[in-house]
Amino acid sequence: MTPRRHYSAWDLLAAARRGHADWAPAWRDAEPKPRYDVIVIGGGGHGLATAYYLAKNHGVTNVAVLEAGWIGGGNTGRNTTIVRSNYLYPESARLYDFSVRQYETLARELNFNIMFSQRGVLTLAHSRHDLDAQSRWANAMLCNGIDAELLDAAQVKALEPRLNFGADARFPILGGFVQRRGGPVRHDAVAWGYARGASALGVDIVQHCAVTGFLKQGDTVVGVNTNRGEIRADKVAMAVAGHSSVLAGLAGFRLPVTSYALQAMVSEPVKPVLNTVTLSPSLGAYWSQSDKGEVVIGGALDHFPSYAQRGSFDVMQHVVAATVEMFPSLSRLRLLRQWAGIVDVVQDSSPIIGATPVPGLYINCGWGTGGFKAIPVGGWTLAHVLATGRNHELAEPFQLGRFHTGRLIDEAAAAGIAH
Ligand code: FAD
Ligand code: PYC
Repeated sequence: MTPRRHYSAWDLLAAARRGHADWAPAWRDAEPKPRYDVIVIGGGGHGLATAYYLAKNHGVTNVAVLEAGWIGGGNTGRNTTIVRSNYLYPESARLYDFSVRQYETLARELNFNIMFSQRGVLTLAHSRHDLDAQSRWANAMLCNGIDAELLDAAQVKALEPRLNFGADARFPILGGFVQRRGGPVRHDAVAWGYARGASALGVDIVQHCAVTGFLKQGDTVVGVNTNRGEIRADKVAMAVAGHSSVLAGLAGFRLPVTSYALQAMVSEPVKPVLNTVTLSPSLGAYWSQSDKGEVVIGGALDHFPSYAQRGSFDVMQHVVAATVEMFPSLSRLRLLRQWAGIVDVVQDSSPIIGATPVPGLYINCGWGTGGFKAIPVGGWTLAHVLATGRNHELAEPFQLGRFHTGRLIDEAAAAGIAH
């Protein structure tokens, strides 16, 4: 057995002085080449996962991910990390549960600790209407083979005792339902894990490389213009979340997408006080506790379309009022930070994954407020269509063409708190 190494105080002091100097970079920060087989625009979770699965599942490694800022600096690093598959329709259940199952093994797959904590996602019912709607929702999940448990008030109290069960509660808790396999995942780790995995398989990750236009031969996209010059490719894919309609506009087509800010905030870190991820759709707020101890609090979409990626006082006021109402014992917590991300909302609250009307250009967008949980499946299915030319069966119902045929998959009710 290798003897355990003991570090002296001097060793630790020397390490602290060195800072990160001896750390090997997790991925290569590549210079762009003039040509690739596939360019993926957007170094968020979906873009990085697409590149990883192109290389891993299909052996396509001459791939670049072009990111305008730094990887994971978009919504992937700004979300509240909830992973769940409690959707309503069979198409969505299949899609999101595939993703949850990938998350269950992703730490091993990427050899990167993504800290998936399956502590349960609890949805609260405050009225008879909520109870009826949730019993239909939970039953639909069970029919789709997804775990769901309806709870009465006493069971909710046993699960999350700090909730307000007082006789004078403004929003009484009548019950709820829980998906126990749901829970938070460390969001940065997902971006970094996929980036490291993709880079190790030969993918070029190019940061600070903004796509400013598309190169075309006839109608077909054959590359991109960037702030670092022209880059050619056989196929181009975009996974740029809140900026999807901007890029679609540059490519010459329109998307049924509206961009909004979605805000969240965290408190100072405290000892463990919350057991689950708790959502109150009626109040438009939700809560969990990070492994660092911060209480993570989120609200609904801003009411107006915008690309302004920042928090606002009115949303903070609303969300804090809801927090104090639902968890009175948190009333003296101090907020540390508030932020926003720009999300791409589609009329039926379901994603778009596949070909665009422009030959050579593919898209992954429309996840709105709920695409973090879908990063593995978004990447897996986009890589499949890029590599094979055929839609993955999970992505077949989520084509752009559904806005012509009318076969919408309206997940607004199950899309979480936010839209
Ligand atoms: P992003 O991570 O936004 O990546 C897109 C990247 O594209 C960005 O890095 C951007 O810089 C880059 N880009 C844009 N334009 C260009 C260009 N022209 N050239 C090059 N690069 C470009 N989802 C959940 O499932 N659970 C949650 O709990 C949850 N909570 C959320 C809370 C908040 C506050 C927010 C904002 C979102 C939340 N979401 C949640 C939604 C989720 O974060 C997103 O759906 C998901 O991260 C989208 O991933 P992405 O890779 O498509 O986009
Ligand atoms: O997708 O679960 C979710 C979610 C909750 C709040 C924002 N997104």
